[in-house]
Amino acid sequence: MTIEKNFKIKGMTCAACVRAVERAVNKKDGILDANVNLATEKMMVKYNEEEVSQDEIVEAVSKAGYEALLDEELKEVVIPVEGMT
Ligand code: 9UX
Repeated sequence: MTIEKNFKIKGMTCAACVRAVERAVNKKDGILDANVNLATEKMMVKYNEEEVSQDEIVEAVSKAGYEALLDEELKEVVIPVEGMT
């Protein structure tokens, strides 16, 4: 199944860093798309979870010289506020 996951990337300081991270992740089998935003330090990855794991994605980023953290905790914090009157 194709899933989409967000990661927090640490250690990037310029646009070439962004391309290095994107290239490192995109070249892996099972990755459909990896998109890094320098300003927010976030990476959105679309991948086939049968072919590649999130741990392998984190490892690819670390091999490129940066640090990737799963953004799940952050996601859970962003709860839409409804029903406020
Ligand atoms: Mo830019 Mo990044 O000059 O490792 S490529 S800082």
